[in-house]
Amino acid sequence: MKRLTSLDDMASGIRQPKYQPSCHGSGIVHLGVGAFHRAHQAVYTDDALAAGGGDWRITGVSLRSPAVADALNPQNGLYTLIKRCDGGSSARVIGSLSGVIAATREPGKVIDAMTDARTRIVSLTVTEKAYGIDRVVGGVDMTHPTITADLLKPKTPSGVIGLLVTTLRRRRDRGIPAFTIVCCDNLPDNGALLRAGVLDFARRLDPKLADWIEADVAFPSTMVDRITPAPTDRTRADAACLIRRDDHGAVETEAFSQWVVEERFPSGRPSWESGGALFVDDVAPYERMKLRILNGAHSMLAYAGYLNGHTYVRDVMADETLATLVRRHMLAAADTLAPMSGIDLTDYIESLLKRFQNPAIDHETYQIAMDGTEKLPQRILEPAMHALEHGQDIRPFAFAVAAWMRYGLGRKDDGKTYALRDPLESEIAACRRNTNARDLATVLQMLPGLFPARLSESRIWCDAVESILDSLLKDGVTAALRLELDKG
Ligand code: CS2
Repeated sequence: MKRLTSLDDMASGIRQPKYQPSCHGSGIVHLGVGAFHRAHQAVYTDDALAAGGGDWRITGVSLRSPAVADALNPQNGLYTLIKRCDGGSSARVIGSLSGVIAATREPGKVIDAMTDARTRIVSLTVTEKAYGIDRVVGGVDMTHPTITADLLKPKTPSGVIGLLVTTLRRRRDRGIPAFTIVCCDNLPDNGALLRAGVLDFARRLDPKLADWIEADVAFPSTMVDRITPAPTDRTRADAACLIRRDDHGAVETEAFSQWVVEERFPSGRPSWESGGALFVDDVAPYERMKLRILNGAHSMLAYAGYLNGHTYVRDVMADETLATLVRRHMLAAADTLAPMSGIDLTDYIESLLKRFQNPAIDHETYQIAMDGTEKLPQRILEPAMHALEHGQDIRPFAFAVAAWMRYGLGRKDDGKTYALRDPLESEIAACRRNTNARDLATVLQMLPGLFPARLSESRIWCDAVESILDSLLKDGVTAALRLELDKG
């Protein structure tokens, strides 16, 4: 089959860019051009180019593996977005990516693209762990290997903060105005958090540069949402079937999509609102809602569901016991939020439950379970603290934490083992010599920078976590879930 390389003679009925991609220059460099970016921001940009035009195509940067560059460059950046709904799959070809630079192969090209005066926005989806930010202190994490390496050799950075600071320095030195930095990772106050990391890194190298960044660089916060499983061979086979072209860069996603963005773009932006993005003055309430309800329930169901033998989120939702615990978790998380005008949290939860049930999406619990130590604080521990301080129900959060602790043992009840895939994997493994629930829970809560003292020093909290963990260990996961339901 012919490879997707142009929009000429595409299969009829396939939605394609309503603009000529090659007529639009690139104005955005995006770090971390994985499946999520291609199913989310690149789609909003595709809509914006169609509606508002402008030189706003995206130069993607793949930071670790050159695979995305090798898939997309021979296709001139074109790829298929498959939307999976209950009623079937539909395809759309996206034209907003102009190409992808593989940072490991061509690091100089990444720096040149970010320094280019035509680049007015640098956006990021690099996962929580890639930043190297100490979230407690609010500056760089001096134990993060790329932070320390990039501080020593700032001219050849490999981490994201090093790249941002080095290219901003070059722009300042050449009299090129700064770009706007848009963090699109699932982190609370993601713009402010990244700003603190960038400023701290810059100050360690050149205090005047830090002052310039402080004054000139905007870091709007954003809340991003679209369930996007990792693409598989089936994704590519379905894309070929739908568009009658071989597409190595196809991605699949759900119908729902949400992007809430803080309106702070001094050097301009695409008209992302054409694709449905919502521009607001304060993103924080939206971020908290999404992180605590959607992502919190996701993490809980990933640990409990994976341990209970469920491969996909939809299988978890078909398990009545777990589905009830998921709803319980969402309701408890909603109770920790201040009311938001225009948002009915009951409706939000109902629509989320439907999204999780989507039978057409193969979203792996194992994918969500990854990097737990990076996800737990904002998803589970913050609402847990709120609940504890306000005399609300802490049990659902204690349950999620106990499920994560049980998952940390790296083996299921049937003896099958699995890799944790967590930056603190070896530290967690070292805790496994503690075999009773109390000791295990205590040492895991002492992992560096993870549990706030207000939780780990609270007897009420620790008793709840320990008793659930004890049941998971002694009764086995399936029985413990049923017992939890009786309690909750
Ligand atoms: C998930 C998210 O993998 C995970 O941790 O919770 O990727 C989730 O699917 C997205 O945030 C949905 O917008």
